[in-house]
Amino acid sequence: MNETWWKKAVVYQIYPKSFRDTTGSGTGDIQGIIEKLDYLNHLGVDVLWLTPIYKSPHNDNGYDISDYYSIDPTYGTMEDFEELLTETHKRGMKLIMDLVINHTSTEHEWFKQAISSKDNEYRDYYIWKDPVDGKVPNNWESKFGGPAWQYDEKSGQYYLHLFDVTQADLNWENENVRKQLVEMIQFWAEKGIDGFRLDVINLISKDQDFPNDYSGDGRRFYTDGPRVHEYLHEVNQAVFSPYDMMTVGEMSSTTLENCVLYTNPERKELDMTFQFHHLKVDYPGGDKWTNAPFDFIELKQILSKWQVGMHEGGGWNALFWCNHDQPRAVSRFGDDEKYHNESAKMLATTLHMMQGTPYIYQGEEFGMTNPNFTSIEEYRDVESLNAYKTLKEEGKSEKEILAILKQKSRDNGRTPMQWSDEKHAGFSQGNPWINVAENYQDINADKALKDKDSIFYHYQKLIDLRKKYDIITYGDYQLMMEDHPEVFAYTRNWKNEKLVVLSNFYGNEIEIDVPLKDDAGVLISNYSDVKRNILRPYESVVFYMK
Ligand code: TEU
Repeated sequence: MNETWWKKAVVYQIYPKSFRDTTGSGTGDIQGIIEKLDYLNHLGVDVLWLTPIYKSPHNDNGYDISDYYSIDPTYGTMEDFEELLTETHKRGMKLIMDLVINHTSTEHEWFKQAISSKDNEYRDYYIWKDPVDGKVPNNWESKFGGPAWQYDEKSGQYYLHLFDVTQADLNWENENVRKQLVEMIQFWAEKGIDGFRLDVINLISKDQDFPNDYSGDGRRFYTDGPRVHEYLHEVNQAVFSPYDMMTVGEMSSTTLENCVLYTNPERKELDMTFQFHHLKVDYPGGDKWTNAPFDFIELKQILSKWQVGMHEGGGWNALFWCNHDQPRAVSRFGDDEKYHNESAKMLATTLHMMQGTPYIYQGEEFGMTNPNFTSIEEYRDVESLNAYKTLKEEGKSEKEILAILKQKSRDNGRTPMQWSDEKHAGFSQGNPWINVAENYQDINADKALKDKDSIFYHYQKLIDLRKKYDIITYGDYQLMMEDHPEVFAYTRNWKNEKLVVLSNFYGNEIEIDVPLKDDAGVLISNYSDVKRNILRPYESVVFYMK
């Protein structure tokens, strides 16, 4: 097999909880994924990524794993999983799983042992510290709000949790931890899966001095930490390389320099990385919990910096607008009303013509939007519920807080898949675990499949173009019109070929002056005709020339 097949692949992310429920429980399941495999195959994606389906108390929707070796009963059984794998492979697609190995649930057997006594053999699987001056060991903060340390009365020590208090960080310094994790990864590799998405994998190595952070929340002491490259190389050599797995690392607050190191093939760490800098352009001053428009110039600068930097450093980008932690792109960077169709296609084209491996998040392929929840009762996400409390304590009004959550909550991306205009959007016969967005009668997969001009077929075409034009995979990238406040324009060059990608991110008509050869052909566009010197609202067009 060509070891870099994933460079020409498109990945589809499935959030099983909200994908398709076949039992009426209100929660999606593995049989529901199997039922929809033909739909995914029709879209043309090459790889399916499943967010965690392992046994879990679901305080963080499965990112709190209590048993790495079993399937959570709400999703089905190991037999269901094996059937899914076989059926996926039968259709020529691959399957990758989520690997959450920065932390485990506090209900994991290792943690239960560890907390049972200070001299238990599993104690050192986690990170325990004595109090300092009767208080927390340092001032590091949890990503979900509040201190990153939880006190254990019984032993008089604190344990570290960079996320929820029920997600205890594993101690990677302990060789036995690494050995056990490698064994577990081998178990799944032996089952025949094709790779992994590695959750917050750049946080696994902490500065062993655990210093106070006088200018921040502590992240600089564990982000891309001292031994992270060594650890990843170790796991790569033990499992990823021998089993020829595709790997994508989720990198929290990382740097370009580190991502080049993670993904340059010579180093044998990972294949590609997700980074989030381009999704913080609506966090003014770094603060997520605000209502703010996005900074368009910054968006262009960040994406371009990563395009050029990863290309020059021999690394590889994972490209994405959406995932289960992010609001819906069409609501965030497009127009989810008047120009819904045009802007969803424009965003897709802008991203899919870049260098890297594109990821489509369930529902994105027909333009699912934020649900516009109007009451706190509708939210489920632990991070959103914590933020609600904190913002209340800070004195914000209910109205202001709900407006912020409506824009920023992770639940915006977690509402049930809108399959049809039937009850509960055809997601479930029962009551969904989280409300369906009200616009499901208008925006759903059934409707998209019946309309040749739909967003779905635009994605299908983008996937197809990637297969046909090598320049999309290998060409270099140059930003044009850097300071233009409304147009995102870039070129790709490879051998004697050239692509010019032009996207209008706003609702005005814009005159442009881009040098194009007379015989430049249109590869894809979101309007029925193309005018060479004008971009209409949210228009996006790709020219190809030799
Ligand atoms: O997310 C890691 C992460 O840092 C974020 O994207 C996070 O949601 C954001 O910082 C909150 O503002 C991963 C998973 O994708 C997420 O669902 C989990 O909650 C998290 O790790 C912990 O496992």
